[in-house]
Amino acid sequence: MAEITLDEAKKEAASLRTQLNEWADAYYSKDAPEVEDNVYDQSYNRLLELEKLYPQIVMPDSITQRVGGEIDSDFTKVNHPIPMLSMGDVFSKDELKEFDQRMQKLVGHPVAYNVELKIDGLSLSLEYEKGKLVRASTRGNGYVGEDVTQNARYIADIPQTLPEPLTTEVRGECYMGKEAFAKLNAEREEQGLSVFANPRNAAAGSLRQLDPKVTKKRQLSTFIYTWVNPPQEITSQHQAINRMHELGFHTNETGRKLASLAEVFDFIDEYTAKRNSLTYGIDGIVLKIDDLNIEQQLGNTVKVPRWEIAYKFPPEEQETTVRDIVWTVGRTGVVTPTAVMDPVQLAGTTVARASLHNPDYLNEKGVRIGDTVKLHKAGDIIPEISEVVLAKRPADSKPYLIPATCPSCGQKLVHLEDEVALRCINPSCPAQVEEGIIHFASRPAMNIAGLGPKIVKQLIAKDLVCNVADLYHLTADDLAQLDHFKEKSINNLLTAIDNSKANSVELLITGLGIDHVGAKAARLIAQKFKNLAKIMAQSVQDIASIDTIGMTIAESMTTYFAQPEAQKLIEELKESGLNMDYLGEDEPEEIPDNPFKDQTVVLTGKLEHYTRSEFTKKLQALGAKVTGSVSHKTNYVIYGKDAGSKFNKAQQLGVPLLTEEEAIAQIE
Ligand code: 3B8
Repeated sequence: MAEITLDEAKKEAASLRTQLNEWADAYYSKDAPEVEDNVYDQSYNRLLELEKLYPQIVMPDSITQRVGGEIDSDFTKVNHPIPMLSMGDVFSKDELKEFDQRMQKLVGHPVAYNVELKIDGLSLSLEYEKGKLVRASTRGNGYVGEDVTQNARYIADIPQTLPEPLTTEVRGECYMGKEAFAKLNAEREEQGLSVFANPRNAAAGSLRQLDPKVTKKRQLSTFIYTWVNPPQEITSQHQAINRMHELGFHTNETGRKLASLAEVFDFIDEYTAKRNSLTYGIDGIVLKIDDLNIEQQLGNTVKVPRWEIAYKFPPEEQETTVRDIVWTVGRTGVVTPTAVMDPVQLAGTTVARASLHNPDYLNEKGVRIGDTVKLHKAGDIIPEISEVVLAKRPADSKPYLIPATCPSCGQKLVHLEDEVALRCINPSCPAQVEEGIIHFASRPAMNIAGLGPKIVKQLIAKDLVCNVADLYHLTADDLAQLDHFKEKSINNLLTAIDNSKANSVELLITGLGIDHVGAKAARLIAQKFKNLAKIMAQSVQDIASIDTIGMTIAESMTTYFAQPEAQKLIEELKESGLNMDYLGEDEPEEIPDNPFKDQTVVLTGKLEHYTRSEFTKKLQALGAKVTGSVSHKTNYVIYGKDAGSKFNKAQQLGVPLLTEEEAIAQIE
């Protein structure tokens, strides 16, 4: 390092900045990173080093002087008067020791830390006024973030109302759990869309949605870790967390107050081992000086708080050899490449396969059969090839060629517009038919016990079925041809198939495997229109009028039912005696969001525009609970002329008061 001249440092720094800016843009603005975090971190730290060595080369617009991330213009901007900073990070216990020594020197004595898991998500600020959530925003560039309030109203663990009428701000991490992450990516792959690289990107991509309905469908969660303006009696970080938990925030319960670095190291070892068994992704641990007074005194540098540091786990990585690249055809015809490798132990499981997602991805990674590759787990869960070790590429290796034809039916594959996936569009492609029937019989769909993948394969191979309607024509003689099928198993399967005829129609709709139409959408649609004939007669707009059903689902439904083959299939199923009606209960129609939804409201005084009972009905229709007496639980008191004791009580308790006119204005 000392060897480098000013000129060389300048040049290298300039090139690092260009590269880092590009990577940061991909990461923060497009939610689609181009490199692994550790590659980014290495370059970033190298730039820091150079800038430290030659401070004269520091540029005010250098990435090292920014908090990270530019902000998307499509969102309303939110100022953060108290900046939302990011954290400094270190990659070894030695560096943590240096941090601790620095803190001890600054403070003048040993300090206790609140040690927390570092959740792999994105920071979120939540602002409350008189106990009501009024605003949620992202970090953005630290000073200006994006308004995501409407989306935050659909995150289940964010309290919309606090038990006390506090006006306050908390901050935390918004994340997507591992299961939701894996499910979302599997769905996206099935639909021919690009997959998210890690839970952080998935969470960011789901939170930063202009259409809150999309956010609602993605399962986001939060861990709240900072109280921006805590009440006086809160003097430490661990107290703040406990109190925020009492107020109904989702806080991470693993945090611990630790007084020595030895204990901190034990904590790190403990969670390095437990990491893979957690239901959410973590990428390190965070040390915060527990005493809020000391925090205040130490303050921040331009970029990061002085009183805390993130220790990042080393990436879990293994090398192995690619033996083959196989292509599988999904139910919707998406053809997906998978690398088959020599099995290796990785983050707690044996891994021998990794999805290569789609041709673009495969080409970008440049994987060839015979290559040595580095393997890691995206979000601690999905095996993924990080890179090819080119130095170990065999001399006789050849570039891998993307197949032009379907591995199942041999028909030419196509690339649809707006999709990264390769698709087989032959509706009678055996692989698709097979996946389609397996899906039809699966538990969330028609739930035909005993009709699993192995049986379906045989039924198709023996030409006993070629679509789902054929299932209902199967005879005992047919089933007798299957391996190990005797009288009892034959009867069981025939009974299960027969019983499925009585299923409520949403299961049939789910079973049809219409693009984008899962069990939940099918149920909502069936609930609204009651039977299949009616559903088939609806327009895109009619279907999209259901809350949480978007245009994608609605268009997919109408396109599907417009096909003559689909109509023929339904006709055949009807003739076989399948039920076509919705048999479930009517769920109360979901009430659209409005200021009175789920709120407890009291009316008092003489109203002028409506009678008391008319107004009560109006509020109830909006989802409000209208009660007779004012308490801490009351959210609003609406008052008319000559209001008396209830009005006074509301004032005493700090319950928001609205005049009749104000309330009407809010309703409208
Ligand atoms: C101050 C405190 C940033 C953070 C913070 O789990 C600040 O505390 C921050 F400027 O980003 N990812 C955590 C996590 C992140 C942060 C934090 N605490 N547990 C996390």
